[in-house]
Amino acid sequence: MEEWWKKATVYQIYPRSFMDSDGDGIGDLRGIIQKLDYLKELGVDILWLSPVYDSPNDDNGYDIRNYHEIMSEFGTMADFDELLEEVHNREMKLIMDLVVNHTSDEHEWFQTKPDFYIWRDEPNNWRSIFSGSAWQYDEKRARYYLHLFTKKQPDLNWENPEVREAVYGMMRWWLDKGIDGFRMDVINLISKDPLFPDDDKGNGSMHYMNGPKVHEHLKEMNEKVLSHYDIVTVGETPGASTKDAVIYTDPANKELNMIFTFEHMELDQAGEKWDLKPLRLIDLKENKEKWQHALHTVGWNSLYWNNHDQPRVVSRFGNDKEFREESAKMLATCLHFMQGTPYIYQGEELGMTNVRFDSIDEYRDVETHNMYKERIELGFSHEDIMQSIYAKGRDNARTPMQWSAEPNGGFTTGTPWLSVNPNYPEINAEQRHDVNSVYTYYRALIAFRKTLDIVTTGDFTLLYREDEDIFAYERKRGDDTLTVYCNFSANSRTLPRPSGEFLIGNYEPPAGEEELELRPYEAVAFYDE
Ligand code: TEU
Repeated sequence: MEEWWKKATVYQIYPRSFMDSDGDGIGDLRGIIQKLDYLKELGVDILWLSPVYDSPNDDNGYDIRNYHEIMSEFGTMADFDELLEEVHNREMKLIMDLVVNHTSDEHEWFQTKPDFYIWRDEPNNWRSIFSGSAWQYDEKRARYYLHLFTKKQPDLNWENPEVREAVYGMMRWWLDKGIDGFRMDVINLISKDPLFPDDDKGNGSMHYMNGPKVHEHLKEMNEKVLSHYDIVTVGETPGASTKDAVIYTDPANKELNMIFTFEHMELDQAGEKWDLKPLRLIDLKENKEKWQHALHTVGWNSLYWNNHDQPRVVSRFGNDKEFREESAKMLATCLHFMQGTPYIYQGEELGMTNVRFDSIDEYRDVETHNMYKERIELGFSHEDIMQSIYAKGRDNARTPMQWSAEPNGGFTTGTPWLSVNPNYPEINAEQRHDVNSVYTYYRALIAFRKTLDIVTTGDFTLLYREDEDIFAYERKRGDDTLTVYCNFSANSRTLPRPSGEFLIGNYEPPAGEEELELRPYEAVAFYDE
C-alpha cells in the first residue's frame, strides 16, 4: 500500500482542552468541527484525537469504560460521525487513540470477565507508573490485580486469546466506520513476563516494556486487522531502543508504521521524570542523530517535541521569556526538516508556554496529584515539588487552547475544567493573520514537507557535533543538499555560510557571502540543488 503517511504532518487534538461548543467548560466534538477550517488552513494532513470514548475520567479518557460509546461531555456518536465526515470533506484524515493495555475498572469486562485481567495471590514489588504499588487488592475476588497506571486502569491479559479477539473486533468496528488509523497507547507494555519476578534494581519495567510476546501480538494484530485497511499506525513505546524500533517499524516485519521514542524526552531528567537536570544540547543532537540513522531506509521515525503528557517545548528547550517566538520557530525548524512524520500538539503552532499555578489544587492531573502526595510523605518540600510540576507536569500541555483575547482565551463561555494560561491575551490564534507569527511559520514548514522530497527521503549528517549551542545538520539526496542551522542559545554565533539558496528562517534572511551570523535562537535552512 502507498506510504502516504511519510509526507504527512499530524496534528494532535486533546479534545477536553481544544474547543468547548456548549459552555460547560469542557472541550467537545462539535468544538473540533468548528475549528476544522483552522486546521485545514494550517495545512496538516492527519488529526489524532486523544481518547473520546466513554470514561469515568480518572485519567482523562485513558481509562475507557465503553469502547463503542462517546464520552457524554464530548457529545454523541452522531457528532463523531459528522466530525469524521467533515474531516474527510476537507481531505484530511482522522486517527483515534487505541488504549488496550488496560481498561477502566468500570468497563463491563472488569465486572464480568476476570480472566480478561491479570491476577495474583500476592503482589510483587513492581511500581505503578503513577506512584505506589502496581497491585491493588480486590475484596470481591480476594486477589490482587495489576495496574501499571492508576488503580482504576487494570491491565488486560493479552495472554488470553479472547482478550485479543475482543480487541481486534473493536478495532475493526472503528476502522469499518472509516477512521484512518490508530495511535496505540503504551502498546509495548502489553506483554508481561509470565513469572512476574520481583525487580530489585528498578520498578519492574524491564519485565513488561517490550515484553516477551509483544512482537507476536502485534504481528497477529497486523495480520488479522491492520493489513486489511489503508491506514496509518503509530505505537507509543516508552523504553523502546532504536533496536526495538527497527523491529516495530520495518515493513518486512508487518507490525506498525512508526513508534514514539521517549529517549529525547528523558535527557533533562536525573532519576525519575520529576528530578530535574538541565538539557545538554550535545546529548539531544547525539540522540536525534542515532534515531535518524537507525531507521533510515529500514523503518520510519515519528518526530515530536510535545504531546499531552509533556511540558511545552518552548518553555523546556527554548526561551519563553526574551525569545519566545524566535525559539518556538527555531525548535520547529530543527524538527520538521528531519526524516520522519512530524506531530504537532495543539497550541505548539502558537508558541504556547508552560503554566505556573500557585496552588496544587488548581492542578487536575492524576499523575501530578499522586506524585505530590507521595513526595510530601517522603519529606520533599512543597516548594521543591512545585518546581518539578512547573517544569514537567502534564497540565502544562493541557491548559485550554488559546483561540483569542476574549475571556478564557475564547475556549469556553463557561468555567474551564482547567484554568486557561493567563498569557492568552498575548498568545492566541489571532496571530494567524500576522505573516511573522509562529503559526504562519509552521504553515510554511508544513508546506515544504509536501513539496521538497529531500525532507522525506534524504539522508542525515550531523554537523558541528561538539558545539554546545548549535544544532546543525545536512540532508542529502543525489546532488541536492538541504542544510539546517539552529541556534539553541541567546548568544550570537558566526559560522561558514552553507551553500545554496536561503529557504526559510526565523529572522530576516542573513546577509554575508562567506560567513553567516546566527542571532539568538536563529534557525536557517538552505537548499542547494
Ligand atoms: O502514556 C504512557 C506513559 O508512559 C506515560 O507514563 C508518560 O510517560 C507519562 O504520562 C509522562 O508523565 C500514555 C498516555 O499518553 C497517558 O496520557 C496516559 O496517562 C497513559 O498512557 C495511561 O494510559
